[in-house]
Amino acid sequence: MELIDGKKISEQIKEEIATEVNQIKAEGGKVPHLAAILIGHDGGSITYVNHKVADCQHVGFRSSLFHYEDDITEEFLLAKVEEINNDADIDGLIVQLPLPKHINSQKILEAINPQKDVDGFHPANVGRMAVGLPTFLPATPAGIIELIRRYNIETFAKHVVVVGRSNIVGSPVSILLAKNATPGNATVTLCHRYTENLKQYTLQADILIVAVGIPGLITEEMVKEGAVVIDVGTTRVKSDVTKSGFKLKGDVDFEAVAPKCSYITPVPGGVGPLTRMMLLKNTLKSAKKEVYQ
Ligand code: L34
Repeated sequence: MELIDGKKISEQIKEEIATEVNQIKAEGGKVPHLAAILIGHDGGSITYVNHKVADCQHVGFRSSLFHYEDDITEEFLLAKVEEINNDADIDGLIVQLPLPKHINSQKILEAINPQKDVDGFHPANVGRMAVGLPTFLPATPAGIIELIRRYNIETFAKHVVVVGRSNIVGSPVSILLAKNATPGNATVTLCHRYTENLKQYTLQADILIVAVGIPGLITEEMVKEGAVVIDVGTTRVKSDVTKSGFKLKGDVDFEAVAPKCSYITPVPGGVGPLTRMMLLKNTLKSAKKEVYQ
């Protein structure tokens, strides 16, 4: 069993990006600038966005954080998105999800200029991904693929089973790994809450990707000997052993499943750090006008 070290890979990528930014600065090019909108006080969202801003600082990007209370109106948020769309210095904009219930998330995502949509959530960019056009790939699926690539894990003609069909992870990763690409060319099965007898599918997986947010959903008897297991779950559960008072739990029962695997991602330190690096990569691509001219 080999642990997939997302933390280590993300540090490597961070240094690669920092080197490139130094070069851009030396040549007098456009310094990448990421804007993030954060609403409310969800502990997870605050942590992730703070990490994203710190990552920007580390690699030499500019960043702008707009933090609002959760009683702001949809109109206010739409106006802010529009203002950022029109700010020529800003290359990328993310609106951290989830949003408060009184705000229509889809409407906000569609208000973001696709050319600045470094989350890749705008329907125009989702469509471009689906047909294989240059686009901003959503960060978590791109991170999963980057881990597969850097660990030389074979996907060609393998059976990938994805559990969870969300717009942010399950759906896009299933599309990407079925494509005629490397990594890719897998046979993909997409399971979700209405899948009957989940185990009969997960047991067939050469590569099992789980993104549902149910701690411990995947148990030992659901995984084939020698499988690659990628755990995207990051549920915050209370803990009295950590000083923050909580800890992150994946969707996989790590202790029991790990001994059966050829490779497995830990939580934390697996996919999460890669998600942040892929956001930086998209912002860099935007500043360099590599997706849209
Ligand atoms: N708009 N909303 C938008 N874009 C995104 O790409 C996200 N996502 C998901 C939630 N909402 C979003 C994230 O950023 C999940 N997510 C995310 C980002 C980073 C990490 C986890 C989830 C992460 O860094 N995880 C670390 C531990 C962080 C900690 O200390 O709590 C890990 O090692 O898993």
